[in-house]
Amino acid sequence: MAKAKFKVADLKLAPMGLSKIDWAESRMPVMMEFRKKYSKTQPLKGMRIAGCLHVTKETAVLIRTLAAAGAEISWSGCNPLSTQNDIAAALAKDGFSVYAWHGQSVKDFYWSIEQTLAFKPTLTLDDGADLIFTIHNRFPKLAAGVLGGTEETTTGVHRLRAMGKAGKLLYPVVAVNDAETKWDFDNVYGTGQSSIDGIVRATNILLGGKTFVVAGYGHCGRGCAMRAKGMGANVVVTEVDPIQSLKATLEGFRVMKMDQAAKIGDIFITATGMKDVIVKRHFEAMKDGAVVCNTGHYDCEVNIPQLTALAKKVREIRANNEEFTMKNGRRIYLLAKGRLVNLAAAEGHPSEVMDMSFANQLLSMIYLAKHGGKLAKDVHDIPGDQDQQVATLKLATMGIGIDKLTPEQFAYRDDYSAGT
Ligand code: ARJ
Repeated sequence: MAKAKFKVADLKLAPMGLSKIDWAESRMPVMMEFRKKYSKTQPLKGMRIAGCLHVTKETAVLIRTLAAAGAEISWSGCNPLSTQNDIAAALAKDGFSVYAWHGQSVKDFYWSIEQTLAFKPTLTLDDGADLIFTIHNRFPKLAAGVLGGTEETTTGVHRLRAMGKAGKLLYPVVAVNDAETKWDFDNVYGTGQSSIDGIVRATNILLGGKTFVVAGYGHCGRGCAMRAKGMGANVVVTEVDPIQSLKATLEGFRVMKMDQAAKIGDIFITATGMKDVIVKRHFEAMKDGAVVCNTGHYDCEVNIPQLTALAKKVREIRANNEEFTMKNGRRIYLLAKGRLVNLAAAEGHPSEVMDMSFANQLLSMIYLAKHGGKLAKDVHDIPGDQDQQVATLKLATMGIGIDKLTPEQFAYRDDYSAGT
């Protein structure tokens, strides 16, 4: 492989990063199975994959596996605060083109994405659609050479579906987020655990007995509510959707408007995918010492300009934790500058759950390499029985056996002549 170009914070961090990747590989058995299989068959040979996804130890396992399957890789992070510098250094040491470092400016962030386009990708792999938007908005000519792309997260898929509907997509996209073995696991159990992890690392406060307000009861919010409850918190949910609100209520959570929750909450987390969920009037109603954070992909759910305007003093009181002192002396603590707290203040979801998410990324890349040129320029669900394949392999690696329907049961299931 030609010497890869890269830009990382500090190559000397590589040894620590390499051992963390070893740790992740030991807990991602599905990915390691696929790496064994596809390093022989090389289904991605000749492919050039531009990736824009959080640079974590789990992403490094995905990158190594895509390369083992034959692909050439060029990578940037998908959030200015989520790159783990030791992992980026390890990837560079491994010879990969990686342009990512923690604390990037917005300018650096888009510069990094542009570097990954230099080798004219044939596939794109996104988390939050910044890469695909950059191609569509600034380098549309590159799209002609792209067979297809994938999208990791809910908000990215929402936007791409809107683009597809408007006929604006220049190549097909597979919605990896919407795979059951991603959405029902990563978004729920991954976000639930990693968001609590981020809050505890940034505050080390006791969650037991605290009023924990979760804005949004979708898959991510549901995971946060479930895990906060597990830590002994009194969970309050705010929502705009009547059905999600009912689900939260019947799960035993109090549901109310943010205007009410703002007065009683000790900890607030947004997981809505929407902007302006916590705004000026909520900050004005909050108790002294309230902790505010976000676990949605973009940093617009908490209105930070309005919080800043209300403060007479702002200081970083501990890593990923800023104290905003209001004019009347009340203090509000914002974590990870309002960016997704699980990746900016912690390490993101555990390896075991990313094992399935990234198996879907890998299989979708292989599918697009083979079929992308024939697919409509729209957003597509993962193909065929991919979910079953991932789930079955995951269970096998966990040593869990399950029952099988007999031929008679199969026949019974579809038999419409049999009555009660
Ligand atoms: C890489 C991660 C990790 C991790 O799949 C999750 C999702 O939907 C993204 C929203 O931006 C973040 C992504 N994610 C969570 N944990 N990506 N490594 N450890």
